[in-house]
Amino acid sequence: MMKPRLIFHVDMDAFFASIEIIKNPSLRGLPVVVGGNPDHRGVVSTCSYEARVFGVRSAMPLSEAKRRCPQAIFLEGNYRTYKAYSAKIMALFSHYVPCLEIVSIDEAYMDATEIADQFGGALALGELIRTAVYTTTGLTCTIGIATNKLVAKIAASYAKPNRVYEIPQGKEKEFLAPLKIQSLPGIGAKTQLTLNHDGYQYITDLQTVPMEDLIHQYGTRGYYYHLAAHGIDTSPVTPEHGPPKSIGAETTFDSDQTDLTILLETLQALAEKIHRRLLINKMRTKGISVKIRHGDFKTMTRHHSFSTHINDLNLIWEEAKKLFLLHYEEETPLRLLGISLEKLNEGYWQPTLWDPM
Ligand code: TTP
Ligand code: MG
Repeated sequence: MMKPRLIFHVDMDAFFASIEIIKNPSLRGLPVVVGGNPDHRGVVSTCSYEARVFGVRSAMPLSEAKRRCPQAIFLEGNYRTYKAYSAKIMALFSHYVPCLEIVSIDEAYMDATEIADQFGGALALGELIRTAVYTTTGLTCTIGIATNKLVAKIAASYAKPNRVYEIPQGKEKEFLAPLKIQSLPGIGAKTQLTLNHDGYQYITDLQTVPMEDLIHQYGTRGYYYHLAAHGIDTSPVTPEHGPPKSIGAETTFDSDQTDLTILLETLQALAEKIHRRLLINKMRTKGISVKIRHGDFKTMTRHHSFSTHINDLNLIWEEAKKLFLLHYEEETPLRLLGISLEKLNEGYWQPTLWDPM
């Protein structure tokens, strides 16, 4: 029989806020909100646990955060610093567990199946990592350990903050049963309402209904609800899976193309495609390049840097068109067109992405 996997999910506690507190220790113990000036538009990136007591949450308008917690300290945030801490932590994780999948700026999965024994077991290794993170950075994290990624992630959210929490093999269903259905990844506010309306409030409600009923009600998503509620997830930890460094797309023409209208339409479709992927990855771009390959395989790449990180389709498309037209020689048959977005950052933390409701 195959031995059960040992999957770790690490998530830093109140990541941006905790870094601000390390940089200015007089903030310790206070409600700290990262996101900007509450008298301006924008939303909360995150906040310290002291601010959460007052009901402040990520993605909430700053004005609402101020209403709930007027005494909070509001900070702009410094993404470059957060990124540097993230790199340090990820390097530390991979030092202990080489099989590391970075999921976001403060979150990663590790597969410790083959190495946990060297450290005296999964829990001991988890504690070692938690302590090492604290000693090297002063930050706390929470580590969920389970036989798969799904349960490890839910265990970490459940155990927060500053703990190592293991769900042993065979205990997955029992652990999940009393939790609300929205603890399952992929069940957002809208899905939650639908499921609640249909009588599913706790994960146990999904566990006790036959799989066929869920499939009948919700199609393939119903099948996912069944598996997730039972704590079943076979997806592997895939290293290198972190946020992409660039997002690109290209089109090779069936026959070399000279028609400017078709070339521009192709370019526009490419711009839309990479823009979609930019949004899906919750990122922004600061650089764009356009690739033009002639019928004789001569290839040119032209680059432009935006003055700031952007995620606006119009800006991407206008710049792609400009770069293309600047370097396109009329009547030259083209074999390939490509666009790539570079110098990406995780843009979802930037308050401007959400307008206050
Ligand atoms: P999270 O891990 O979701 O939150 P957190 O680390 O602040 O708090 P927790 O202890 O609950 O894990 O996100 C990591 C960082 O990403 C967070 O510190 C700030 C940023 N972020 C945003 O900018 N906007 C958001 O809506 C969310 C959820 C996170
Ligand atoms: Mg976190």
